[in-house]
Amino acid sequence: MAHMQNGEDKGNAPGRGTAVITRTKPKTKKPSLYRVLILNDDYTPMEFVIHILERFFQKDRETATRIMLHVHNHGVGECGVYTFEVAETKVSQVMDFARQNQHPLQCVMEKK
Ligand code: TYC
Repeated sequence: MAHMQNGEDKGNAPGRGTAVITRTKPKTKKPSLYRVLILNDDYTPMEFVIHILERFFQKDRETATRIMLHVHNHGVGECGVYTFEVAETKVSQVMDFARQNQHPLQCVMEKK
């Protein structure tokens, strides 16, 4: 059969002239991963960015400080890597929290 790979063999069960196709290999597709990034700006307080990293990205204080300073010095930095829906939720949570506190902090996601 054309286009068949290992373990994808289909079993055709006979019976009253109707072929039944059963899956023999479990279908496990790896989800695409997305980086969540924060961007530098001139106004958001450093302490607020550290708080964001602790609260929404489960970073300890030292890691949060290191990431914040990386963003401050390089313009952009990675908060974490997640599946699409989790990454989307993190971006929304950060943007909502920044807006509520009237900070211009920007958070985006990009496919890995
Ligand atoms: N540049 C900001 C300041 O000097 C600090 C900052 C760091 C802002 C990281 C945003 O994503 C950011 N207060």
